[in-house]
Amino acid sequence: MKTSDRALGVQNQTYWAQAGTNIALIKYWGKRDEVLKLPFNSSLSITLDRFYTQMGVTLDETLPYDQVFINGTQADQEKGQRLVNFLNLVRDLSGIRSRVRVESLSHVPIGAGFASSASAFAALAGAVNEAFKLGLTLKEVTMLARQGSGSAARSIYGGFNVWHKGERTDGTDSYGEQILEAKAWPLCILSVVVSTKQKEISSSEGMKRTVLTSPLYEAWLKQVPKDFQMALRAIENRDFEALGNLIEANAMLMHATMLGARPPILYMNESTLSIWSCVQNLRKAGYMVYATIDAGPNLKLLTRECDREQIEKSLMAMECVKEIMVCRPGKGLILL
Ligand code: 2P0
Repeated sequence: MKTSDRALGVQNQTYWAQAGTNIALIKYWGKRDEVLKLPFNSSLSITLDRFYTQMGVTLDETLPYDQVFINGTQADQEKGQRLVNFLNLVRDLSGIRSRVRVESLSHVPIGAGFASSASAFAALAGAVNEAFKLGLTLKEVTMLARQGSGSAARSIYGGFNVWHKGERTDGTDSYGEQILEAKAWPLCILSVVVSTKQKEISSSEGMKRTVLTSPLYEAWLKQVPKDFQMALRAIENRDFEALGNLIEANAMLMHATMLGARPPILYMNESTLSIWSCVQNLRKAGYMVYATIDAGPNLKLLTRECDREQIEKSLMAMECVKEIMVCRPGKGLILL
């Protein structure tokens, strides 16, 4: 191969990969490095079976510029730019300078409160590893995915995952790791949709403002490592009640931290609180169900198959509930 050929890589062959999105049980909120996407705290999540993104990557030097298509339509400037920045990083890593076509097929519902960026960048990291012949190990792929979107580090593996915050400034110890396979604990995750409106403050923006202005952020950083360790133990012991109580407390503490920001950030609405209270009542009635909320008003409920039907029935009776989607622990990165 001539040097110039090597600089262009394998042209016109499309490499496809897929990854499931994830839901955080112990949340990531706040970056210590905005460029490398290094978090202040470690987090823990479940990769979901039902919602995933497929990414196709083709090196094509004949293109006038990088092209990004999302579900067949050329991406808008902002989304496109985020992907192009990621491709620039990959070009620097590989030495391959070719222009690229990226096709994204999203199977993540828009506006239902799932971070589609987690599955998108996990799948993209897997696809570029093949297309650019990077030769990265899966652990290294988690670190590459992280640089696209932090929570993508938790979508490379299936089942239960942690994202270690790491200590180093170069990010080489901030990676995703599987702690339990999907089939090892078949829980149910109910996505309860109360609103599909796009949020006004992005997660990245919300995190930045919280870190810079919330006097409660220090308290978050003190508590979250304890929650993380206790959640790890609860998963190891398959202690559903302990894990459930932890996810509720951790989600509410994250939201309290945001409420303390100046100006305050409020992602919840009155429907969120009605459902939160319904969940507490269902527990009093003997059903094992716990709630968590991300950067939006929709909720994710953690429950077990034996209680699922009754919980769905009770929630569907509430006027504010638009839809309930049932997920289970699923697969991470798959090369197609
Ligand atoms: C999480 N979230 O742990 C937290 C909880 C939202 C609330 O990760 O800026 O899209 O790309 O690293 O990963 C959503 O933020 O943010 C998120 P970036 P990301 O799941």
